[in-house]
Amino acid sequence: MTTDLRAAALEALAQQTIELPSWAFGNSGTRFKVFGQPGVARDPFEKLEDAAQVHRYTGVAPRVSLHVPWDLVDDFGKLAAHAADLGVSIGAINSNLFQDDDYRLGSLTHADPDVRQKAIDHHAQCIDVMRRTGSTDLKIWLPDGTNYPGQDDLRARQDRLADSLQQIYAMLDPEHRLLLEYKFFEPYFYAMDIPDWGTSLVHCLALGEQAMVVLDTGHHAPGTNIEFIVMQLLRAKRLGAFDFNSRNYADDDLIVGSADPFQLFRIMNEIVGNDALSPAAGVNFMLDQCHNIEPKIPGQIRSVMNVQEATAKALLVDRAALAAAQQHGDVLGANNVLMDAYNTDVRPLLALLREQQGIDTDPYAAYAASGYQERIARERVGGTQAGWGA
Ligand code: LRH
Ligand code: MN
Repeated sequence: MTTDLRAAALEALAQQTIELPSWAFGNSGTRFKVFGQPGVARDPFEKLEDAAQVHRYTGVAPRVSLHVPWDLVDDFGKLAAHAADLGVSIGAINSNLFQDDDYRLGSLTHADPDVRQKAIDHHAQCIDVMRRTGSTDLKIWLPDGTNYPGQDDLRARQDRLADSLQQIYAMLDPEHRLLLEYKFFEPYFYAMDIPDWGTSLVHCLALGEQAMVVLDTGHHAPGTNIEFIVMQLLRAKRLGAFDFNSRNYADDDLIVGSADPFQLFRIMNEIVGNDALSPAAGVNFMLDQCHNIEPKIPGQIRSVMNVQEATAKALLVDRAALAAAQQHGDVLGANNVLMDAYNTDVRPLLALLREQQGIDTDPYAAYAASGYQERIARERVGGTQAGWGA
C-alpha cells in the first residue's frame, strides 16, 4: 500500500457521506413479530436526535431520509430546524404506496384512474415536504405487482405506470431528482411492475435527466452479480442512489456488509473504479435497514463503519497494477491485486481518518461509553414507540 494510495484514500474517505433511514430508529420486524426496545424513538424529532448520534460518532452521516406518512409532522420547517440544530439535514423523501387498501391491485399502475390520481397526489404531498425541508431527492419504491399469471395485462400496467410517473416528474423543481427503486419480488409474488434495474432504467430514460435508478442491495434474485449492475448504471449515468443493507435469503434488511462483506467491497470497487465516489458524482449512499432485534443506534454506527471499511479497501486497490494485469490477460494476477486490497486491514487507516476528523477512533465503543443509550431508555417512557405497524 503506497503512501500515495493511503493519502488519496484518506482524502476520499473524508468526503464520503452516508444517509441514514429514519425508520431504522423505530421498531421493525417481520409478519411474525415487531419487537419493542427500551428508549426507541417515539416521533421524527427523536429519530433525528438518534441519527445525530450516529453522525457525531462516525463523522460521515449528516443526512436522514424520511418516509411519508411515517414521519408526518405538523410543521416540517420546525423539523428541518431541529435537524439543523442537531448538525444534520433532511435527505431523500420516501413515498409510501404499500400500506393503503386502495392500492391492493396497484397504485400508479392501477386500472382505475381515480386510484392512480390518489397515488400521484401522494407524491405531490412528498414534493411539498421536500420544499419545506430542503430535500432534493424524491424516492419512489413501487410496491405494485400481481400474484397470478393473467391477473392483469402486464403491458397495460407499464403504460399506466409510465403516464403516472410522467405526471409526478412534471411536478419536480429543477434541482429535484426522482429516484426509482426496483425489487424482484414482495409484496407480490408473480410479477412486480418494476422488478429489475432494466425496467427502472427504461422508465427513467423515458422521464428525463432528473430521473435516476435506486439500487437496493436486498432486491435481487440470489446469485445476481450486483456490481455488474452498478457498473452498467454508472455507464448509463443513471445510478442515483443505493439502499444499502445485506441479506442471506430475501429482503432481510440486515446490517450492510454483515452477510457478505466481499460483495460490498466488490460494489464499492466498481464505484471507485468508475470515479463515482465523490459527492460530485451524485450517487447518494443511503442505508435501508431494520434493526429488528439489535439496538438501533449501535446498529447504524456499525453499518456506517462497514461501508467505510469496504470503501477504504476499494480505495487501496492498485489500479495501475490491476489495469496492467488485465491488459496482459494475467487472470490470477489481476484477481490478486483486488484480493490484496480486500485482505488489507483498513481499521488503522480509518482510525487515522477519525483522528484527522477530531472524533474518537472507535465510534462504536465511543457511543457505548457515552451513556446516551441508557439515558434514552430512562427518559423515553410513555407515548408510543415509532415503527412498522406502530
Ligand atoms: C422496500 C424498501 C423501500 C422502502 C422500504 C422501507 O422493500 O426497500 O426502499 O420504502 O424498504
Ligand atoms: Mn429500499
